[in-house]
Order: sequence, then structure tokens, then C-alpha cells
Amino acid sequence: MLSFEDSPIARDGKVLILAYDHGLEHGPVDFEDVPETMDPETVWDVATHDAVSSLAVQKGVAEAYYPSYEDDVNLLAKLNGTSNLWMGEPDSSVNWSVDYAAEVGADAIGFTMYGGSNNEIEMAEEFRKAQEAAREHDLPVVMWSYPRGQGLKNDKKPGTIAYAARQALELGADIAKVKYPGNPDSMSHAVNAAGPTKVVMSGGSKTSDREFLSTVKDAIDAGAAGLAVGRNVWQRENAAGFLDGLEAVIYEETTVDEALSRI
Ligand code: FBP
Repeated sequence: MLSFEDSPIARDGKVLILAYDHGLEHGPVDFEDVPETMDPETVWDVATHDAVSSLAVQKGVAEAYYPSYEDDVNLLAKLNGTSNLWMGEPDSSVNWSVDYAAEVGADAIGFTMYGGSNNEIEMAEEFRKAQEAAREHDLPVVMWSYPRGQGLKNDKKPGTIAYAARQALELGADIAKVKYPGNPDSMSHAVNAAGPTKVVMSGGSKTSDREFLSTVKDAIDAGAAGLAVGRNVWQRENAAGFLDGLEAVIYEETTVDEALSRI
């Protein structure tokens, strides 16, 4: 099994996953702030920044663009995903197999798990197939570990986030992508709960430069291995500059003021 440190999606033991599966998960509305981001090429170009250790996309976007970027971008194949048009209990269809993702050139796979959903059992069984196939291809496995569903009132409660991180370890993910639980102590608890599974903070909707960098800094100081972020990067006009700031906070562990000065 490939160790996390040796995997192509890690840089100095840290990760910055740029997420761009929003066209499926949320729809084109997410591209309205910076209309050029409707064109996937704009975000693939952003992903060539040194700070980005992989780009997470769905199958169609990978097929259409990865061949032109294979030398400059590490591909994280987001295997499952659902549109926002779906109104049922949280669920996610598996849209490509690990074998096919490997054929396209994936360096890692990503899989959403909605713990607590009425569909959790089926999702865990689908994850099992993907995780075991990923092991055969030596591809790291990133779980978008998002407890949600009719039984969960608050999906950012510290205990829920720690459970999400632990669920990722128990089911065999190498990296757990979790929502920030609101403070460093709770993030640290989630990191401890995940044991050898690395924990990364999920981005969320766009906030100010300082607020976002401060939260990332808190998460890193609490032991997170990095960040999986979409809107907080490519919904900024100066996405490359903001990545300079994130690079400072994540890989160099600078202060927020120093990171802000790099933007
Ligand atoms: P953001 O940083 O923009 O939140 O992206 C991370 C991500 O997990 C995406 O991969 C995904 O499309 C989106 O968030 C899902 O958001 P949610 O399900 O919370 O609406």
C-alpha cells in the first residue's frame, strides 16, 4: 500500500485539494460570481499552481480536460456525486468505476459518504468496492465524510465531525475531508479520532481573505493535513494570488499576516 507521504497528491506531507465538482453538486449558480469559471479550463489553469496537490473533478470534466493537463495537474477522480435537483434523503450515485478512473489517469479517488443518511448502508457498501479497487491500483482514497440526513439536526457539531473523521478511518480512507467544527480544539479532537487517517478541512462558501486564511491556519495548527477547497479559491478574481497565501499557511505554516502579504 502506497504511504500518504509518497503519494503524488501529497506535498511535504500536506495536501491542498482543489474541488471543482460544483457544476454537478450545486449547478452553474456557483460560477456566477466569476463567470469565467463556468469554463472548466479556467479552473484547470488555476490548478496548475504549485500549491494545488490535486484537482477533484467528476468523470466528464476529467475526460474532457485531463489529457491537456496531465503533466501539470494531479487528478483526483471524484467517483460519486449527485445534483442539487435530487430532493430525497442524502445519497450519491457512483458515476465512474475505479478501474475506469485509473484508465483516465487518476492519481487518487474521492468518495462522498453521508453517514446518518437512510442510505448510509448502501453508500458504505459502494465505498467498500471503491476502496478495495483503489488499493489494487495503489490509489489514495479521500472520503468526503459528511454526516447528514433526516436524523441529524446539526452536521457541524464537534462530536459529529469527530465521528465523521473516525468513520473514514474505520472504512479505510486515507484522507477524511470534514467540515470545520468551529474551533481548533474540536478540530484536534477530530484529528485524534481519525488516527492514521489524515484529516483535511472542507472549504465551504466564500468568506473574506483573512477569515478563511485564519480558519485554515487554526485547522493546520490543530493537526489537519491540509485543505480541500473550491469556492474560496476560484470564486476570487485573484485565485492564483489567494493560492500563494494558502501555500504559505499550509506548507510553510506562516502567520496569517505573512500569508496575506503574499496575496
Ligand atoms: P467548497 O470548498 O466550495 O465548499 O467545496 C468542497 C465541496 O466538498 C465540493 O467538493 C462539493 O461540491 C461541495 O463542497 C459540496 O458542498 P455541500 O454538499 O456542503 O453543499
